[in-house]
Amino acid sequence: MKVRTASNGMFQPLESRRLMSVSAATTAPAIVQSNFDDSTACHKIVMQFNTDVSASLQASDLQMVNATFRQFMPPESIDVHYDDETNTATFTFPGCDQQQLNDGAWRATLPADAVTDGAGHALSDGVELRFVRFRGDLNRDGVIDLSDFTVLAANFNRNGATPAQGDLNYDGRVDLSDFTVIASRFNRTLSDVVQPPVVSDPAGTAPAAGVSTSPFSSTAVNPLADVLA
Ligand SMILES: [Ca+2]
Ligand SMILES: [Ca+2]
Repeated sequence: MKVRTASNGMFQPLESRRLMSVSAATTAPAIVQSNFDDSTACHKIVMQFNTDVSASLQASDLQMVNATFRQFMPPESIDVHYDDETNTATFTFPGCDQQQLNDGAWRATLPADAVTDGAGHALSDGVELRFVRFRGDLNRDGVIDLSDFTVLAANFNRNGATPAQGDLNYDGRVDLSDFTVIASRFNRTLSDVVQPPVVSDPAGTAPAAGVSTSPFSSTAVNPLADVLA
C-alpha cells in the first residue's frame, strides 16, 4: 500500500505495521462478543474486546440486575479477570452464594462510557446482555418438563457430566440429587418457581423488599416481560 506524504507530495510505501498502529489509535474500542456461562460451578460473564481496555476496566463497570426480583447486585460482589492475549474480560461473582447467579431473568450491562482504550477512546457501543437462569431447564425452553427429564434420565449415574447433561449441582455426576431438582419443579415455568416481591407502593416510588440499596438502585428496572422481549 502507498500513501501521499506531506514532505514531497509523492506516493510512498508504508509498512503495514505502521498502518495498523494508526488505525488502532483512531478507532473506538468495541465488544467483539459477550455471553453468560453457567457450564461450571463458578458462573461467568465473558466479554471479548477488539483492543486492550485493561487499564480502564473494573469489576464495578458491569451492572448486574435480576429483573425478576428487581434486585441490583452490589458491585463489590463482582470480580473481573482480564486476559491480555485475547483481550477477554471474565466477570465472576464471588459475592454470590457458591459464586452462582440466582434463578431469574438477568440483565448485564456494560455502558459505553465505562471503558476506554489506552488512548482514552470510549467503547463505540455498550452492551446489554439479557439471559435467563432457570436451574433444571436443561434445554432452555422456559419450562421444566419431560424433555428435560429425558436428558437427565439418559445420563443417569454418569460421571464427568455437564450441567446440560443433568448435573445440576456441579458435582460431576448425574444422580438422585439432580433428579430431585427437576422433580420438584416438574411442569413449571420460571414465573411459577420464582415469585417477584410484592410491591406495596402502587406508584412504584418505594423499593420492594429485598431490593439492594447499591448505587445502581436508582436505575430503572424493566419488568420480566421487558427483559425477556
Ligand atoms: Ca425445558
Ligand atoms: Ca450432580
